[in-house]
Amino acid sequence: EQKAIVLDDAAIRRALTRIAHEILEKNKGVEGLTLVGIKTRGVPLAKRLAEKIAQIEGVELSVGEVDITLYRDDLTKNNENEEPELKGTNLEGKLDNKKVILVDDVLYTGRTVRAAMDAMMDHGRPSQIQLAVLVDRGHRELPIRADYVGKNVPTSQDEVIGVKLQESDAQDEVSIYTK
Ligand code: 3GP
Ligand code: 5GP
Ligand code: MG
Repeated sequence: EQKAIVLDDAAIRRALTRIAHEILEKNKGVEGLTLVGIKTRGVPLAKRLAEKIAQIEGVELSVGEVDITLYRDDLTKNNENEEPELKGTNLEGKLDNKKVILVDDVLYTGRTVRAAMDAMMDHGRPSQIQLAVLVDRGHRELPIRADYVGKNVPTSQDEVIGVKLQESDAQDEVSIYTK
C-alpha cells in the first residue's frame, strides 16, 4: 500500500497539452478527426483533449464514448476467456471515414483497447484509429501500442496505478501503489 505520486495536477495538465499538440502535428490539423473516450476515466480525458485542441485550433471536435465492461477474473468471474465485454456506445454512424483518437487512462494488457476497437468497427468504418493514454504501465498481452503517451510507468505485476481526475475524484493525481 505504499504510494508514490507519478503525475500531479500540473504534470497531468502539461502531458495533455503536449498530447493535444502531438495529435495536431501528426494529423496536420483537425480535419476528419473525432475523439472517443473509454469509460470511465477515458471520457473526461477525451473531453479535456477536445478543449485543448479547441484552444489551439479554434475547432470543437466531437467526443464519443465506448463502455467496455471488464469481466476479468481479477474483478469478477463471469467470463471464461477473460476478454473485456462490450456494453453500450453512442457511436451510431459517427465514425464512418473518420480518424478516431481513442482515449483511455491506463494501458495495460491491451485487451480493453482491442474490445473498444471491436465496438467501434461494429458501429461504422473509421478510416484510421489512433490511441492516446495518460499512463502506459506495460505488460501488454496483445500487439497494441499507444500513439500518444502521457507517461510511461514501468510497473511490476503487484503494482497498480491510481488515477484520480477532477471530474470524478475532486482531484487530479496519478500515483503508483504496491498491493
Ligand atoms: P476507470 O473505469 O475509471 O478507468 O477497470 C475498471 C476500473 O478499475 C478502472 O477505472 C480502473 O481505474 C480500475 N483499476 C485499477 N486497477 C485495475 C487493474 O489492474 N485492472 C483493471 N482492469 N482495472 C483496474
Ligand atoms: P487492459 O485492458 O489494457 O489490461 O487495461 C486497461 C483498462 O484497465 C483501462 O481502462 C484502465 O482503466 C484499467 N487498468 C488496468 N490497469 C490499471 C491500473 O493499474 N490502474 C488503473 N487506474 N486502471 C487500470
Ligand atoms: Mg479506464
